[in-house]
Amino acid sequence: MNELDNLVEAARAEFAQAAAPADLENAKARYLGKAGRITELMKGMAALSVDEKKSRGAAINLAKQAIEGALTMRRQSLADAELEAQLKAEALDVSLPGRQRGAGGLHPVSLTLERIEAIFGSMGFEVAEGPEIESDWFNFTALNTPEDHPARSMHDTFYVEGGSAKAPNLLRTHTSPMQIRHAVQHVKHHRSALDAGQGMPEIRVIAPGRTYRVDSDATHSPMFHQCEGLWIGENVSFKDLKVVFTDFCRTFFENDDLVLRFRPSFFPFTEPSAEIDIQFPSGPLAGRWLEVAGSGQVHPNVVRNMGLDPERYIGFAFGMGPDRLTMLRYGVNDLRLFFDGDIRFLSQFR
Ligand code: 2NL
Repeated sequence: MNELDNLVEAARAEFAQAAAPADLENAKARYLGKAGRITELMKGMAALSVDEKKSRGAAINLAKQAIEGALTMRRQSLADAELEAQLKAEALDVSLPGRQRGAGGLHPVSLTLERIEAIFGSMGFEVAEGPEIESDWFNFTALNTPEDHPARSMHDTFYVEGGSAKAPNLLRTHTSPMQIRHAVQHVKHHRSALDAGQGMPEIRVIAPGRTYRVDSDATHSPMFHQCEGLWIGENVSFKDLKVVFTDFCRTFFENDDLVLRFRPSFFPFTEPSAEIDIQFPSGPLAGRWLEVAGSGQVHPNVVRNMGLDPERYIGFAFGMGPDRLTMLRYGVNDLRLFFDGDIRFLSQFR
């Protein structure tokens, strides 16, 4: 092998060794650059004769072309490799399953509140919602609660800033204050007709929402839900309460054979008052009496506090616990599960 063949071989080897385009260009400079081996060989021809120049020049040119050819090939294969690596790095596996977005869902107690609203809505009840921070008047006094009633103590009720020193504001202990607010608005709206002796449309309303009491164990949470109902008119009786509440329970629990029991009780805001129990004729809860609501005929003092004449207007009210209704409907045994925010529990109600 002659000197030029060796040079071409050396260039090929160096080009093959170049792992990156920059290395390759450096190697190129050593052969084809201004001070490269080929250029030096060209310069070395100056002293030769014309004939010698012809054959030597042709031989050097062949070597130069061979080196240029090798360079082009190596450039191409480096570029190919680079593209290959890039495609590999950016590859999308279109057969992979997509990233799932878990479908959200309503909280089980919200589902219950929606059911309650839909059922009473179908019976002509409006839904009244309002403040969770209440005045002493709307939460207690307007509801005929005596000054010395235990529910007014610091042990039972969360008091907050605002209101007067004697009657500070509080976190509502039931949603009845919202019904008083609703009734007062209703009466105000029909004041002139009432004063003219023409009467007013009946008040038919439910008040669902959050309520607060100082209490915490497996069956009591300091924040819990309540839904109260109120129906006031000129001829609304306990019979109507029994019909409405029986219909509600049978629809809510999807069981037309459900039995109800009205048991005498006492509340400051109703007289007479009754506790409402239900009994399932079959299923896991069969035979047991389960307390689901308190109720009664609205006390005349409360009717008066709504701005109505208790000699003319009469009606009933009830209060129930949507948390407990949710536990009964789904067979949940610990109230705290509703408020822990554990997605493994909550996702079972989607
Ligand atoms: C219970 C007891 C009850 C009421 C709530 C009420 C509301 C107005 C007037 C009169 Cl505006 N009464 N609400 C009446 C009787 C019972 O709830 O044990 N709730 C879970």
